[in-house]
Amino acid sequence: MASPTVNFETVTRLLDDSISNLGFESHPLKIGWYNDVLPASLRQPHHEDTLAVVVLSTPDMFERAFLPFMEKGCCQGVSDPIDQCVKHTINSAISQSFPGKKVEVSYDYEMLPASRKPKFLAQTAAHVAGAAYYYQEADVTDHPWGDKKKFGVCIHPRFGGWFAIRALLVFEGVQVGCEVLQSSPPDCVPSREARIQLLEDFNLRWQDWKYRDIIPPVQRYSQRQRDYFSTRPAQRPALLQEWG
Ligand code: B12
Repeated sequence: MASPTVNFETVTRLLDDSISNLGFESHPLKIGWYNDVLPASLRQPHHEDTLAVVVLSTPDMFERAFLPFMEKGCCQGVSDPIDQCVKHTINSAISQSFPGKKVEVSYDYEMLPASRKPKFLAQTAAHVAGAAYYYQEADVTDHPWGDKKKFGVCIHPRFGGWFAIRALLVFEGVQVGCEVLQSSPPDCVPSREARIQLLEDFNLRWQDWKYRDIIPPVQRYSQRQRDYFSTRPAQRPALLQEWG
């Protein structure tokens, strides 16, 4: 069977057929959109017209993909179980949806060996793909923090802060024409006051989950998922065992 044509319109439909029911979302972008806002040292080494996709996990990922992955005993070795599950899910989706295609995958937790910089800037990718607005210090006029750096945070129009940015897929050799227009992510935190609240909640008290509710989300992480992420990594296997 001939493999389906991969282009800007079809790529996320093909991918979503395998991963949306597991709690993942995918959003297409052009590498040029990403590279245009970054300095040379952080750009992706691909032609500006190359097709890419940013993959997010939604609150459902934990119950639909992660717990079944653990129950089936698929987790092996010492690397983080969530990272293993995400990698397994995305790799299976790629081989199923794009057989024979060369797809380079970078995960959120991967660093470049020489520079120790992230392999891709997840928040920048999510913003330029129109998936989730990236609120940074520069988005707050006259910010009150002086030279105390505040890290930026993405807010998803449906899930608020209850999601994560997991991977960037680059479809090497697949070029997107200039007819594809970039769309801005929804600016769901438009006021200066709310942006200050958001960046302070994210930087100073992210453990209380409050920054994630800066807009009313359609869904939050389940209590179980919150318990899992609030537990130190070394204690998480015991927690999973306790749940049976
Ligand atoms: Co963290 N972390 N992190 N983190 N972290 C990530 C940012 C990410 C994306 C991971 C994920 O989703 N899987 C999430 C954020 C999700 C979101 O935004 N909604 C995340 C989270 C959730 C957290 C925590 C809450 C813990 C947790 O639950 N995992 C805490 C919260 C912060 C805190 O400590 N209070 C947390 C902590 C950390 C530490 C350990 C402190 C470090 C440092 C944080 C930082 O540097 N931002 C950390 C890291 C290193 C990362 C990681 C791996 C890399 C971030 C990074 O180094 N960026 C990312 C995953 C990833 O990206 N691969 C997760 C490099 C800097 C230089 O990038 O500040 O965005 P930057 O600057 C660039 C942009 O401004 C861009 O150019 C700059 C570079 O030159 N730019 C742009 C310039 N102009 C413009 C214009 C536009 C329009 C755009 C879009 C971009």
